[in-house]
Formats: sequence, C-alpha cells, structure tokens
Amino acid sequence: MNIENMQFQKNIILSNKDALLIVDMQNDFMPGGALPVKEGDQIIDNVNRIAEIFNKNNGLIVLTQDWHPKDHMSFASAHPGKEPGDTFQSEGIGPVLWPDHCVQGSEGANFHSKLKVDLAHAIIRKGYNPKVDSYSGFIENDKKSETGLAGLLRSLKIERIFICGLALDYCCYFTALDGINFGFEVYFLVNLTRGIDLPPGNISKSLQDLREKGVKFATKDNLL
Ligand code: VGL
Ligand code: ZN
Repeated sequence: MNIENMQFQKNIILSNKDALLIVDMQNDFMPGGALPVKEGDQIIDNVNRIAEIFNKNNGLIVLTQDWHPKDHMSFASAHPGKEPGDTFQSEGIGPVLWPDHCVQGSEGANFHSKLKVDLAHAIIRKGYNPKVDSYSGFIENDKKSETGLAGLLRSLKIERIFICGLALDYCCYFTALDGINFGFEVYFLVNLTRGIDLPPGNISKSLQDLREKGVKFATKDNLL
C-alpha cells in the first residue's frame, strides 16, 4: 500500500474532543542525527501548521519524546558483537537493534529547534526503562507498562486522535495501533510522517496493517 492509492477522510471538523499526537520530532531522528529518518525535517513546517489548526479549534496537543538511559537495551552497543540494524528479539526489545539515540538530556533527544513545542499541552516521555523499549506512546513493548497517555486522553474526554511525526513504521505505527486498542478513533496524517523502512517494505506493510485494523487516513487539508 502507498500514499498514491490511499482513501482520505474528508471534511473533518475539529473540536475539544480531538487530540493531535506529535511523535518523536527529535534531533536524533532528523537527517544528520543518530537514527536519521529520511526527509524527517521536511514535515516540520506542516506539523507546526497543523498544531496551529488544533490550537485554534480547542484541540489537545501532545508531544511524545523518546527518552532512553545511556545503556538502553535497544542499543546495539549494549550487545557485544551486534551492529545497529541487526535483528534481535527478546521480551520488550526488537525486532532490530538501534544505534544509540535519544539519550536522556542529550542534544539528540531535544525536539527540533523549529518545532513549536510551546503549543503542546503535555509531553509524554517513553523508553526510559533500560530493559524495555517503547515504540508506542501508549504502552511499552512489553505490552504491560502504560505511559499514562491513555489516562490523560480519557480524563480530558478525547475521542479522536490524529497522529503525525517520526517514524512512520515504528513509533507512529505502534501508537496508532494502540490508539485503536485503547478505544480511540484514530486518524493517521500520513503526509506528516516519514518512515525508516527497516526491514525494506516495512512502510507499506505498516500502512496496510493500519488500514486493516481500522485506522483512518487524513491529510492536513481535510481538517476544517
Ligand atoms: C523510534 C526506533 C527506536 C521511533 C524510536 O521514534 O520511531 N524508532 N526508537
Ligand atoms: Zn528509541
């Protein structure tokens, strides 16, 4: 599945029951960063624009921030003989190992300087358990430990969530799936994401799976 043959939801009227989730727009995921996502910086201006649209319509804006301790088990460097991109599977880690990235307090873990962070109502940090990764903004990869995002959204009576950011086939994908699992209506702003595509083909596989699980697709121009 690709962006060309995708059906978009039309004429979406936003309200205070809608939340924008801006996933992991951090320096390490930008070109030149430790775990660069191709064209990751090209979505920043439009992510800012959509945040302004949510702001105007009383929507909630939440940022997620990948936030690893320096010896995190998702890093290849924590496994002697392993390289970034190598396959690795254990409870809470995998299916591949990553370069060291988004280390707590580092410049790479900071949001891109052009991102309008001031518009955010909340920032959810994830991946701080040294032994468990968290691709999803809702729940860690052990599928047990919640980040608090679902509780925040529920207590604010949010019904629909709109997902953009990095990376399409990891943190955006798993956040969207968990959004469905936690009972929200989920819209994937596919033009406002970019993917890693590891293993190759992972982006189109992820989009296909999202559609099958009931995630809807929208663009910035479908929002009123
Ligand atoms: C991510 C891999 C490792 C992401 C975070 O933000 O998609 N991917 N950590
Ligand atoms: Zn990470």
